[in-house]
Amino acid sequence: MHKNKSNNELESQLDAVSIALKKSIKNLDSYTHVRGESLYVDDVNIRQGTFHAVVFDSPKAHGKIKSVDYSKAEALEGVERIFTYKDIPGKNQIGGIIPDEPLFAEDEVHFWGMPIALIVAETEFIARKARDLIEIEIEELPVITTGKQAKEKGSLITKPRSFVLGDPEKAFKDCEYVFEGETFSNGQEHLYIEAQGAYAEPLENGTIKITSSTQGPTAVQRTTAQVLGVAMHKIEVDVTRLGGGFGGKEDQATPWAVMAALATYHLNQSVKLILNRHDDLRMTGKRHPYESTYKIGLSKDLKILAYEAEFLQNAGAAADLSPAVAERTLFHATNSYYVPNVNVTVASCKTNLPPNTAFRGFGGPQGMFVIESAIAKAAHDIGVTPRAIQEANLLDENDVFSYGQIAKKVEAKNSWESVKSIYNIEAIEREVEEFNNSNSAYKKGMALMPICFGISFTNTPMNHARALVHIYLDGSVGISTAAVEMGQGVNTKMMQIAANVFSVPYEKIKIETTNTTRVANTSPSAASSTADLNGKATLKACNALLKRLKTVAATYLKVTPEQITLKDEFVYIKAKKTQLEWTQLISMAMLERVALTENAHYATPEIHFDKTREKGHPFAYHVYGTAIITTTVDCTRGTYKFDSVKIVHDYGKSMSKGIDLGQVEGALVQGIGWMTMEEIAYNDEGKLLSNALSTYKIPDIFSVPKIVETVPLETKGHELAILKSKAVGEPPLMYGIGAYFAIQNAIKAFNPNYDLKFHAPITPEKVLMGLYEKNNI
Ligand code: LUZ
Ligand code: MOS
Repeated sequence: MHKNKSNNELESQLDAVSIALKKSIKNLDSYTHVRGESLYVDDVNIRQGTFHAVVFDSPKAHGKIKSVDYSKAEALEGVERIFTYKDIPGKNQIGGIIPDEPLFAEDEVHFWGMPIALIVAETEFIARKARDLIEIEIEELPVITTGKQAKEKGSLITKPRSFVLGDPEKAFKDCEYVFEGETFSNGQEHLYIEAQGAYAEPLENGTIKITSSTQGPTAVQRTTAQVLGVAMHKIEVDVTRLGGGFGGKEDQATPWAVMAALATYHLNQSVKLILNRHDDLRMTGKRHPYESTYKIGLSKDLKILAYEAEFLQNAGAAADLSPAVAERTLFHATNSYYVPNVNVTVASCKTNLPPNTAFRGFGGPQGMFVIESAIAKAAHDIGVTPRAIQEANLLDENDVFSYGQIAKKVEAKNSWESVKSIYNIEAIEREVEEFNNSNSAYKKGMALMPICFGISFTNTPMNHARALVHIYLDGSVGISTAAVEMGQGVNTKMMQIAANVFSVPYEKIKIETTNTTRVANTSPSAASSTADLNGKATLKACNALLKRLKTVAATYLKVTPEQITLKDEFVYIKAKKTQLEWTQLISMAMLERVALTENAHYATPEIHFDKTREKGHPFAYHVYGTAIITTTVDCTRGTYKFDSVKIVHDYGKSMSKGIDLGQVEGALVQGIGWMTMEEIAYNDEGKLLSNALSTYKIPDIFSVPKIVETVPLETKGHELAILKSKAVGEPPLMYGIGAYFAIQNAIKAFNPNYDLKFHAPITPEKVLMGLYEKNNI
């Protein structure tokens, strides 16, 4: 089990180095961002003669292609060529988990926005004009837009999966209370600021270099090689940074890169393909909508004895990452609660929406929303506060999750009790009550939201990374890893690690682009694990270099390597500073012919999962926290504002406090948006109606809670977290789920006849209807 024992050894060595990571650090990209100097795909200097491409996509959600007439488009001045599936030299296949997704439609279309052809022209403007001239005839077939419809028709991506613990059927019989219900949570548009795009250029001997806005450079490389029918070494993928990913570029950055490369392959010329916002919204998948049912059973003292749920995941027209997302729904179905008897099932339903995909939380939030709904329903019907039920069921040390992992270093109660005492929960509850007693036009609502999120790719083989570290002759350092910088600050963390191991200033460290020729066969930057995996690899590489350098110094100074330390660019013998400087040491190492480059590989130890039994230990560790959300609802208009969100969050020992806080705040607001205002709408024909920012409302500065306070929970962190600084990307999104219940509680305060509903997002329209349902005026 302990394959990577050496990692842990290095880790403890590092503890001895004892580094000054305590102070807050700025994202190193902040300087170039504010000056507009950061480079994205669209900023890459393009070669003379570069062509520009636009995708021609299906104007129907399901049907047989009877004919496509490209003749007028091809005749347009400036159009170079139009590529279809017929031009694919390798396989017309881009499916990652299941090979069920063509790059270009052949005889049938399966979603509105499905790529059919690529128009390549001298300018993007010409390509767009040409697109309007294409005539297509489609014989329409029945369209499925919901999970329920798909299930009825037996349209599934894979066999449903279930996690079972204990004996729920028997346990329900012993319950004092049993409640059943239905929930819905809608999809969510990623709305990365930088839309999908890629730039492909021909190098020598059939090599193609792709600059891609992807979280997964290896996926782009591998899929391009497969579609072009060439070896992977012919495809080089380079990523400078992304203007946001949020999961939307884990899998779905790939097709655009492949298309650009396909055109380059044929034309032997550079090709740039960047989706505009409309095309991006229409053609790409989103967070999965879920239709779910639950059954919850409680004892007299509010212990959840049994929980069942069925999740219908709206996967869209192809698998994409849906089976993996579905799996994570099961992993997080009981959130941060211990439930001894569980039976949860998920079905990935094949519909005629664009293939839905990874989105921050990756199915976890959808699962958590259901159990929080079940708790809210139970509390309402029993006549207690949801808090009473939540509190009675928080995970404890050594409790077992439904998937067999034993909970260790559990911070569920710690974060819960901390937030309650730091922010005086009774006082908040009293304030809400007093406000509601003395106001009729406005009502306040409050909710607590605990989170528990498993860290690791649930697919165990994906949990590894590599780092390539060069120390240059002048003592400056260059680092390449598989980590993709997408605004989350991972480059800053990599820089901190190296700077601290070598004890040199940050300016001496450069984080290189993410490139498949320098670091190959990598997992995507995803699952909140990028800093852990790539950071551990970087740490390993830097420590190996440090060890060599210490030997060089020790030989020169005639002491043992164990007596040597490096501090602030000087060599120390024990606590005594010598005259030997970092740069001199590097020159010395070079003269001694010591390698100043190291390539390290890290694979998370201890994790495993057996899919045949649905049991194992899939997560390196869990991240915990609790938020208190209060809202004020305008009972005339149905609008709402969030008064405050107060969070106690388990950072472990944060290595980059400013960056981690940014992740918590950003995730929180994204979660609130998903739960309260972001409303994706497709019509029955499968056409996206919320296809612009005028019809799709995301949180803006006015909808951000007036007060967001985050207190770091002082925990020991975890050995498998980078420098015990826990993963932070996704977990805090789920605090946003509390916003739904806070609003619903405010509606209840205004309208005692209101029936609880679990249909997210709870938009102002729904709030208004709820305030006045059953004629409460
Ligand atoms: N991506 C993935 C993820 O491929 N596997 C995961 O488990 C995961 N979890 C969260 C976000 N992205
Ligand atoms: Mo992901 S949802 O790309 O971590």
